[in-house]
Order: sequence, then structure tokens, then C-alpha cells
Amino acid sequence: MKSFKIMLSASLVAIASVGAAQADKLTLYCSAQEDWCQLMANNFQDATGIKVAMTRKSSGETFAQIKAESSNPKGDVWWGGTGDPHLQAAEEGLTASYVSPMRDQLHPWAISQAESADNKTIGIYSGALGYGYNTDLLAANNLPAPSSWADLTKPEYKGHVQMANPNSSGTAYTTLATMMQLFGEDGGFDFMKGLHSNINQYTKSGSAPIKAAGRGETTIGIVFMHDAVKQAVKGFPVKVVAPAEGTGYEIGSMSIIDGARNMKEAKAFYDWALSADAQNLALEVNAFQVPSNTGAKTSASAPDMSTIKLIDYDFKTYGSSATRKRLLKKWDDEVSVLAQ
Ligand code: S7P
Repeated sequence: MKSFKIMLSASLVAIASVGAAQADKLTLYCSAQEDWCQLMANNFQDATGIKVAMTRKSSGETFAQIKAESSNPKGDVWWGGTGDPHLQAAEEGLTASYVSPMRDQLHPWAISQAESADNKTIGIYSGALGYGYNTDLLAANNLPAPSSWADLTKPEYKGHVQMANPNSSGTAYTTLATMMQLFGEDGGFDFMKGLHSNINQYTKSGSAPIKAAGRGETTIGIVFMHDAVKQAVKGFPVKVVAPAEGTGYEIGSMSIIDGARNMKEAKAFYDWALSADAQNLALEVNAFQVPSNTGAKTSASAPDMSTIKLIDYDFKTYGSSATRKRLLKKWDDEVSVLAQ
């Protein structure tokens, strides 16, 4: 608590000293894992006295909610979730510009996310896409260990692969956008169609497929690698794969909602959430992303981004409103309708 206060910006300290008396409040929309969302909300509340009402929804769902509420905004801050829908929200004027005094503590990739969106969003963590598989189920089904994206379209994995729906899930949209960048648009859609033949279920939440793999309900789950590591660390028989062709990644982001009713508190949360101490809370819930504050710790269990073959993910194009809408519609029209 004491160390948090040292890191707080001047505006936050001012709020912290009067917050409790005025019963200040904040409505937080959160798109990271539920346990992390809860921890952030509770710690901010304890540090400032600002009462936090938090709702957790997947990235695409939160984007849709903010858009639906835009004539009468109910949320103040959107924290977490993949960067693409945050960029789309910025482009569509759903989020507000803010330059935090904490910005100089951040990695360049987090700042360039802000600069590409007129400061209407900012990077809070990053993580690479991949998949994980249940080693027991793989052996029980006599399946070879997959190591590439192409492997996941092979007939032997029919009914063994799970991923989220890219409309609701930022993870799954990152998967769709990654295939466009790895294989080109035609090749990418061919891949998504081949994958569709092997999918047993499209979930709403991006991390659900690897939780299901951990429980033995599916063999393979396409997720961010850090979400797969979390299941392995919990003791489930999950092996994490960095696909051989290379892979995409996310810049998990945070945005202040345009027209926020509690703008002062929104900025206070934003500054606090960029501090090293706030980002270190991730370690308490085994959130293995790379934090954006250069002084925050990355867990030794986190996937080592420097050893993963990462594509040069084009956030500008794949986070643009036109591209995201077009690709999701094409996936709905040409992939999700196919027989399995
Ligand atoms: O916190 C884990 C994480 O994978 O969840 C976010 C994700 O977007 C939320 O789930 P959806 O895929 O359902 O949107 C990621 O940003 C984050 O790394």
C-alpha cells in the first residue's frame, strides 16, 4: 500500500486523500481473466478509497457493449483485452484521449499503441498466440504431437480442437488476423476453413479452450500461450506450443471511455494501472503476460517472447474498424456456416 502511493501520480494522491470521504466511484469494464480483474479492482479500491464496480467480459463483447452504450456511457475505464478492439473503439470515437504522467515508465511497444490511436488507448501487457494440448488425451487417442498451425487442420485432429468465436473473443480475432498475415487473405481463410472441420466448439471466452483442455474436455485449445502456461502451472497435463510457422501477438490495452461519468477517477485508475506495483499484481494470479511498465516483473514461467517466431503484427490494419468488421463478417459468412 505504501509503495503504491509512492508510485501514484499527483492527481491520484489528491484523489486518494479525499476519495473515501466523497465516496468516489469507478465503473470498470475488464477483459482480462476474472481473477486478475477482481484483484485489480480490489487493490485500487483499497489504495484510494474509490469504490469500484467491475464487470468482466471478453474483448469483443466489451467493445460491443461500449458501442451500444455510446449515447449514454455507463463505463469509465476498459482495462485489459486484446488491443485490436481497443484500437477500433479509438477510431470510432468511443474512447477518450489521455496522456498519463506514467507514460515514460513504459516499453516503446506500449507507447506506440497509444501514439497510433491519438492517445485513446495504451498498452498494458503483451503476449504471443499459440496453443496447448492435453498430453494425456493426446496419448489416449494415439495422436502425434502437433507443432505447427498446419498440423491443426489434419484429419486426425477432427473433433479435437477448440477455439473461441472471433466475434466475442479478442484471442480468437487475433487468431483470425494472424492467419491473414501468415498465409495471405485467401490462404488464411482456407486455413480457417480447414481448422473449422476439426473444431469441436467455438467458445465465447478466449481462454476457455485451454481450461477445457486442462479438464480433459478437449485435446487442443488455441489460446494465448500465457493462458496455456497458467493451466500447466496449475498442474494440468498441458503442453504449450509456439507454432512452427510463427505466430501473432497481442498488445493488451486500456482505454478511458469517452463521456465517462467519473473522469477524475478514470484517470486515477489509468495512472495507477500503469505503475510497476499495480502491474506486479499479475504475478499473484499467475497472469504470465509481459507487463508494459519497464520496472514491473515478468514471471520466470512466462513464455520467452525473444525465442518465439513472432510476425510483425500489423495493428494499424487489423485494429481498424473497416478491416475488423470485414474479416468478422467474412468468417461468419464463409467459415462458421460450413458443415463439420
Ligand atoms: O488475461 C488473459 C487474456 O488472454 O485475456 C484477454 C482476452 O482478450 C480476454 O479474453 P477474450 O479472448 O475472450 O477476449 C487477453 O488480452 C489476455 O491476455
